[in-house]
Amino acid sequence: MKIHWFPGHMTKALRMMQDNVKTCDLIGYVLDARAPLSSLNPAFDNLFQHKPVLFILNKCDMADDSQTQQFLQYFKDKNLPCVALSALDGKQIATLKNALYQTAKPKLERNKKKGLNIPVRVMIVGVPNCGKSTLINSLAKRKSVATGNTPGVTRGKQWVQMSNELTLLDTPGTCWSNYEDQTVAQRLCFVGSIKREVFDVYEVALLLIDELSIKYPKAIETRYKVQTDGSNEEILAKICRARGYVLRGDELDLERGALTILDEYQKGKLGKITFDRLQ
Ligand SMILES: Nc1nc2c(ncn2[C@@H]2O[C@H](COP(=O)(O)OP(=O)(O)OP(=O)(O)O)[C@@H](O)[C@H]2O)c(=O)[nH]1
Ligand SMILES: [Mg+2]
Repeated sequence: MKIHWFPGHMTKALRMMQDNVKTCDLIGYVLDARAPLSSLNPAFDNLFQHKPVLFILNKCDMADDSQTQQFLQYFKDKNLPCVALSALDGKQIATLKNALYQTAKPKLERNKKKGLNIPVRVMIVGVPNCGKSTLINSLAKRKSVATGNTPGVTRGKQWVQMSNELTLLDTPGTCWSNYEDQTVAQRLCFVGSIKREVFDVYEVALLLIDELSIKYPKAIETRYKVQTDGSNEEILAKICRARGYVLRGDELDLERGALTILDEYQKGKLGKITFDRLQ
């Protein structure tokens, strides 16, 4: 199974971002804290034209805290500003606000010296469904842009005034044209950044079970009350049996089991889990 999702609207979105980056002063680069390295988009490599970048590890409420700390240190060691938070947590939004003001400060001061009373423009970017629009609404303290638990909600650009000093640009989530490392694509499927219609849910669920039973076996055991010995197929079958997903003739409803584990992982029901590792 080769995972690929790069529809026309993403090519268009990248072109729009390229056109708008000139007029932006800084970039808010949102990563899914459960897969921060996998959500680094190679299509962005030459896009930001040396603008300051603030990395935002979002969805920390569903990520492994010890891994999040390691990723924060990783960015710090590289001298790259980075904050970790959950867009749904009002208190943590204050941390992001501070970090944005800190990153914007040099530009704000330059504007002030020139007598310019204009806000610093921040382009918010990231893979689909990582929480860009939710972060913007939380920062602006109002529901200015559409959000939703499916990748590809935002389709065009939208400016949102956050304060007199900062304006945010919401952009559509973008993937890239070729996943050289399919592990990256798989993890983007796990966290919900690739839409389900383009991959085989059963195959991806088996890969998810594989990674979970290596890194977080207790997560499966606790949630589904099954042992994680045996093959991935056998574990999925046990989950189906435990949940009573049985069709006529005693056949297991493996498709339903596959959808369930993917869905429940994406909703954080299996616990705080991060797939990417620094070594
Ligand atoms: N648990 C949790 N859910 C979050 C967080 N941030 C966003 N979400 C949820 O994630 C889903 C996607 O959020 P959006 O803000 O629409 O994501 P997006 O990056 O704008 O997505 P696209 O526009 O499709 O690229 C929504 O259901 C949000 O409620 C978070 O920090 N924690
Ligand atoms: Mg959006």
